Amino acid sequence: MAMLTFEAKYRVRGGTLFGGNLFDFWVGPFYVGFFGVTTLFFSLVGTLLILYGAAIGGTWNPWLINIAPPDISYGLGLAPLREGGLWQAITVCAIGAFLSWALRQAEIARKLGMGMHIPWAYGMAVFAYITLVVIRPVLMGAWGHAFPYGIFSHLDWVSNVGYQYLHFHYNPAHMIAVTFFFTTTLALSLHASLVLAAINPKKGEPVKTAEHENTFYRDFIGYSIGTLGIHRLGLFIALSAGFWSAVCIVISGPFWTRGWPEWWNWWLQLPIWN
Ligand code: UQ2
Repeated sequence: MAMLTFEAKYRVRGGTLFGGNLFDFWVGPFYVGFFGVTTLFFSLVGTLLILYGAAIGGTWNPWLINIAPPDISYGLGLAPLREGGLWQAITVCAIGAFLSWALRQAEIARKLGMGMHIPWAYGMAVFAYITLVVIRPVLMGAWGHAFPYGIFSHLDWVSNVGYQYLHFHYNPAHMIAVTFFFTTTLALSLHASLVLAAINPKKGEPVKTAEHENTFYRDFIGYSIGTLGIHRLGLFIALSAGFWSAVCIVISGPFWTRGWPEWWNWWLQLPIWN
């Protein structure tokens, strides 16, 4: 079905999660919906607050602009705008925009009768962000434990927090996360190269299909995961990377306060060495 015919067929009312027919329309190619309006609202307010924060921050150097969370002494309370309150308002806008975006994905998927894989995939990234700026700070009792909004400043934060635990690479959940990130790039490079290889034969030869793809991997390693399987595997390892990233930072502080190298003492303390 041609795209124009398809759109005419599927651009129909229904499937909304909230607001009924109220925002159930398109603007050009974009579906609006209730959550399109809330996304736009939160992004706009959040961006303006960031610009305001930059304007009173003393530098327009894009690397150095920094909007920091409140001091630890404010605990989990509200801070004055210039003392981290701006960071708090921006965080509310960011979470509002991210969740609205995920719900808009869900509404569009419902309209088209598709699965919810896209909102869940995007939602994992949102979950990792919320872990950094809400879940961990709340568990530690102060918004000041969240990271600052700025290019260099957030890099400094990552470095400082890492060194607080002496050597963050000894964090077992960090190890798992990193392994999933690298495996994701390996799997995508295997998948993308295999698909491009199959559809780019020598000039004059017919394009190859799934049988050739399967056979390549059966000849090569005795196993092919299949054309559907590679996408299931890809989603699993990519989501796992985000999930274990959230775990590795949320256990640092709330559940383990010493250096991560020391965590491995459980191995040396196993009774079998006695
Ligand atoms: C595959 C297949 C694809 C693929 C790829 C494979 C025809 C087009 C890449 C091969 C993948 C395997 C064997 C899994 C590798 C495991 C990890 C953890 C990287 O069989 O089906 O579809 O793209």
